[in-house]
Amino acid sequence: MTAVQAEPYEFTFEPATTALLMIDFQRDFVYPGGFGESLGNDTSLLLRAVGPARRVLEACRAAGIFVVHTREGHRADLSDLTSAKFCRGDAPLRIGETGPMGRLLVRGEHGHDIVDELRPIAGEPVVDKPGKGAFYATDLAAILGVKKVESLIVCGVTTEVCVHTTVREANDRGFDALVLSDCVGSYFPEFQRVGLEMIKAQGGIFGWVADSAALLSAIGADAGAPAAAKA
Ligand code: C5J
Repeated sequence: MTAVQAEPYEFTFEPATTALLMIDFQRDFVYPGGFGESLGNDTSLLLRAVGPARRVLEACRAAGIFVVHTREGHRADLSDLTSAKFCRGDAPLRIGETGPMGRLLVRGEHGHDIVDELRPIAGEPVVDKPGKGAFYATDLAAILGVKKVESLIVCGVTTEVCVHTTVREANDRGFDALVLSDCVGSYFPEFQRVGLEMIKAQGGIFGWVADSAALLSAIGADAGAPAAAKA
């Protein structure tokens, strides 16, 4: 068992039955010109999570921990986009419309893909999801089941939306989830703070929270290794 100093108490996991879940590190959220910015957000707040998440990704790969990536987005014909989701927000560009990185949140477009720094490698499934939660309308549960995964280490964006929804769903499905505070990001500093508080409140109501240094130390990785994000 590997033990991580976490809140509200130590998080223990068996690397062989653990997956690193990298949620929606897509250009559309992290870089200017995508879906996130079209909603009026400052994407630099999300970019901050990329460097720490890259160190964790590399360390988990080196430790033999299974890695799964997710991407939020829709079919090119938008047949899986509900009108409820399409109509949300007061954006100049909506999902499916064309911006500087292609059609927003549409599969196959440049903006929809994962940032270069965190690009998946062979053996790391990429789960395309039309919703906020990574279990909804995807084969994530089947993938984790085949690998006999019991614990999740979670990085991704955004903290209070897709990370929260996924971790809540994971908790209901019986997974123990550790969220890495500096490897998740929100466009709203207050939501970042409160979102993390909510996970670990009430004795860890649906998960644990630690920073990446705690995880890296637990798996014997060097927290100081360079892993800069693009400015
Ligand atoms: C949002 C996400 N915020 N990945 N998506 O719309 O959190």
